[in-house]
Amino acid sequence: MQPRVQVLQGDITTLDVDVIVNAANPSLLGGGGVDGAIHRAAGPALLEACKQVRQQQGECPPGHAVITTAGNLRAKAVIHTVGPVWRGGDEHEARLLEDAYRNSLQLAEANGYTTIAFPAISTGVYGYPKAAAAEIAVNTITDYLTRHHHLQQIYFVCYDDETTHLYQRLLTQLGDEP
Ligand code: AR6
Repeated sequence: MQPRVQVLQGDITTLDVDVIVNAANPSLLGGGGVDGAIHRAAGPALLEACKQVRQQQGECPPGHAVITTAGNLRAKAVIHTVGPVWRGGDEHEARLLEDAYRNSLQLAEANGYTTIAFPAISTGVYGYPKAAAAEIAVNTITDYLTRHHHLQQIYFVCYDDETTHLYQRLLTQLGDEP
């Protein structure tokens, strides 16, 4: 397991990283959960930036990602990605969640950023089972890092104990592999 991936517990908005990933909705105009927290911490400049992207590109479908400035956050940019709503698992949710992580990584790298923090996308309001989502997050990111070497540090920022333990266990298992 690369030391490039770390688990933290707490509020993603406080991190000093290049990019914070937001678990947004297709409107890009804010919401509850981590989206609400990011918009509150970033201030109105973030909403303005999101409105501009929306005017240019329309809604952001599940699995896609867009990048904006970060307002008052310490981060330099926010990547807004839309995870899938959990509908039982037969509606391409796993593929869409993978896409959300991978497209966010690609967008960060394409913009020259090297440190990025992810929340546990889709595991709140969108109802994705936490253990299954954590596996997809860890597998997608570690797979990406074996093929791309520009990103230097990736943080999984977990809000609750259960999610933190799930990620810690998965990363420890990977570290134990020969
Ligand atoms: N820092 C880190 N993680 C957080 C924070 C925070 N400040 N706040 C919540 N979480 P959710 P979703 C965790 O619901 O499931 C919004 O209304 C939370 O505990 O924010 O992708 C959007 O506008 C959970 O583990 O995102 C969409 O409509 C994780 O972040 C919808 O919710 C994701 O929970 C997206 O739903």
